[in-house]
Amino acid sequence: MTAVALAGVMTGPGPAAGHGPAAGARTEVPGFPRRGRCLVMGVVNVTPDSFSDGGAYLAAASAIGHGLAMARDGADIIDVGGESTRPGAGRVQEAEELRRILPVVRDLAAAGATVTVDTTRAAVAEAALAAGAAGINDVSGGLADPAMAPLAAAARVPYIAMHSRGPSAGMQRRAAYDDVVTEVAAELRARLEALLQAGIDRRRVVLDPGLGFAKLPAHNWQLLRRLGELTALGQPVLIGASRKAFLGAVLRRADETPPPQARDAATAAVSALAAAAGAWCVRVHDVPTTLDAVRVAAEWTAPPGEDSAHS
Ligand code: PMM
Repeated sequence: MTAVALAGVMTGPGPAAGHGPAAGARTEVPGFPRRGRCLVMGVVNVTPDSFSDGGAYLAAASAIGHGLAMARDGADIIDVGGESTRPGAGRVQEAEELRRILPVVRDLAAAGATVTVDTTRAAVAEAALAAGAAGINDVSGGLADPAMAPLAAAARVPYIAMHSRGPSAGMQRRAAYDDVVTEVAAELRARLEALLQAGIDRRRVVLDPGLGFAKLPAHNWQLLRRLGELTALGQPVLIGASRKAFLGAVLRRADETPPPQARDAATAAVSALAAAAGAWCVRVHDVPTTLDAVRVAAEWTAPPGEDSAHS
């Protein structure tokens, strides 16, 4: 597909925003596409060890091919990461992270895709922005690198701040809450305040509860059930449930847990429910199933007597 053709796929005009009772939470983010429905972010992990697709896209050419295929499938944003965040994962060197992601970011952006870089390092984010990335996805919410928030402020790009409680190594030991939803909301609010203090424009901050990051399965389900308490923070909310272990646990039958690649229908169900509850974007490995799901959710939540632009 040519850059122009792909640009049309990625940024063509969507239906008017503002559908449905939950639509107020789905505010627009300057620098990201507008679709009038929950957005779909496709994941490209250029890593040997991510839990779902580790090793599959370690070579730049296969990662680029995968990202382009997701864009053709209708992904609104492509998220490129070079460091696994699976529980217990160690850090990769900055030079290796850059080596993995930069050619992928450069080629996907050149083809017209809206790309985010999934990194906790400001230097990596800065290089990715220079290579054409449109935004930053930081699973530490700015806590890992003090230079990250000032960079996002100066670059005037969208910044996704995910909730976690420290590095992946050992994070599940910090999964202790009296009321996970109240505590995650309070910790995200504190992050938001710090990011605004650093000069990031409020319209560009996306919040994410960080499912599976210092959270047990029961914590993830409570955060999803009470998503309204997170959208009530007034920022767009991103949900990353795709293929995660808490979905595998629900699907477990006769002592057999389906592997991550067999959890896409369950992921699509979460995507539909999250979209209907006001999520701004869902981050997934399989784009077509979730795109169908968020389109259904957009129809379901269209205001009474008003058909969506797709009907
Ligand atoms: N999950 C993973 C990685 N990055 N970023 C955000 N914003 N939210 C998430 O839930 C999230 C993330 C881990 O999943 P992966 O290894 O399949 O990418």
